Amino acid sequence: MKSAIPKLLTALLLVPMAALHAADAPKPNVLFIAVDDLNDYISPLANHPGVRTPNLDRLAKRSVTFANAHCAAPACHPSRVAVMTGVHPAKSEIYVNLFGARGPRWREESPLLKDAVVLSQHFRNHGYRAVGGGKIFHTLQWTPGDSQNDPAAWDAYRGDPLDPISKDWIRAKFESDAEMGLTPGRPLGQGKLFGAAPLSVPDEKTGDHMLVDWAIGELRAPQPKPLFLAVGLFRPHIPWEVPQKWFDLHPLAGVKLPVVQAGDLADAHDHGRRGWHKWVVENKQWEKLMQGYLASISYVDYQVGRLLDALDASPLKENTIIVLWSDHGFHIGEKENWEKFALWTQTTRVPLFIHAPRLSRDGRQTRQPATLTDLYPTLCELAGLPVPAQCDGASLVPQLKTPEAPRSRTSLTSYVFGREQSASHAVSDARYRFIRYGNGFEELYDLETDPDEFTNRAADPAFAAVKTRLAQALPASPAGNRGKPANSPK
Ligand SMILES: [Ca+2]
Repeated sequence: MKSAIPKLLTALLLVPMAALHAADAPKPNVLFIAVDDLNDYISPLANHPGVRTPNLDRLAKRSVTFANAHCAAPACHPSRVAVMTGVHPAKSEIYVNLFGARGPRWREESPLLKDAVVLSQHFRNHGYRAVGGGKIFHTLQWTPGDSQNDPAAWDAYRGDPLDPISKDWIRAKFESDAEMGLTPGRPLGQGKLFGAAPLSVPDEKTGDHMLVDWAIGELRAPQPKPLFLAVGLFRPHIPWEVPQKWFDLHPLAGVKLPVVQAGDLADAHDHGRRGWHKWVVENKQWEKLMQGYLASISYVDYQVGRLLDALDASPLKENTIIVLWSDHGFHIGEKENWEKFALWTQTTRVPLFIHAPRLSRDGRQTRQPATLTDLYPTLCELAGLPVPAQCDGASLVPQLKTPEAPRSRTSLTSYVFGREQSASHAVSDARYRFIRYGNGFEELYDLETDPDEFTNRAADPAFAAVKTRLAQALPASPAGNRGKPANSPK
């Protein structure tokens, strides 16, 4: 009895102290991982037979997997600008890749983005140190100096912020297509950017490995401020060139190809890229290219694992938000398409994992629809930051707490196809997908019974109510396309 009173007093004192601690708790760090052109051939999303990505499995166990997440646009440049500004292409009107920039020319490409606050800058404005490396904004391995990064949005950037990856990657040695007995007409030409081959160097000499080495150094460094660390991995973007050991994990004889259905495209919009598939099939390159893509996925999965290891070995481990996203999906021959630039799920579905310390229901997966423009407001809410007025996504925090909590909004992916003036838009709810193209053509798919989107139900009266409901989620006044600004100094 004698000792009970001090214990009671201590307990009473601890309650307000605990509440005070919560208000004063240190801001969570953010590990923001972008992966280029990574589709759903990863074990947490399981859209490839026998696929195994052990490090993305590790991440899935410690985060919420958004299994129905979509890019805002199915191309690198517009998708990344949308993520980093929170402004959807349906508003900014930046729908397609625009090359030849040196700096954030997107501020001139869209008047709406002129003064947009980049995500990393927003965190800086609220006491964070924001550092980045690799491909966050659009750039390519083979276009040195062509970058849409905004150097002013970072405290520091690895290497040249306007040429962040080209110096890091060596090319494989090739025989020409003629020497190989392949017909002329390889997509993207004789440089074999659209090709697969092992590199004769160890991992340590490859671009993403060196980038992760840098990121590990950042995680180990003393942190005077909360850290926003952005790591932009470039593989599995073409060319599919990674060290031999990653190819060895996927022997050519065992490579599986995606399911295709004869006549599938008879009821579908013409994506305009069937020439790529024709060349691949005629030259019996499909398995070889699939092997290169899978090898590149295994390589990048390993790099994600190195990042997780470094985080876990650092003092930041317990208080770091982890986000991993890809800028769009990818076709390896599905619907006779290669790469992206379409609006089917294979193109727009992206890996998206979010871990929030002490908040996310880790290990769970949700089919609630998400768009990558939701990331900006999500990270703001998790870090206790205001959401800038420019953002038009919605926070995913409700789904981090309760993964199947219904979302009232659909996903939205927008694009302008080469031969059309008006924008095309695609929306998904937890089950259905509806696309209205710029030429007026419509597609509707029931992903529960038809996950490969073989049967277009848009004209089927049995689905009329679904179509009407999803059509209401399309942008009210679809904007057109914006091209390169005239006379830009960038
Ligand atoms: Ca079809």
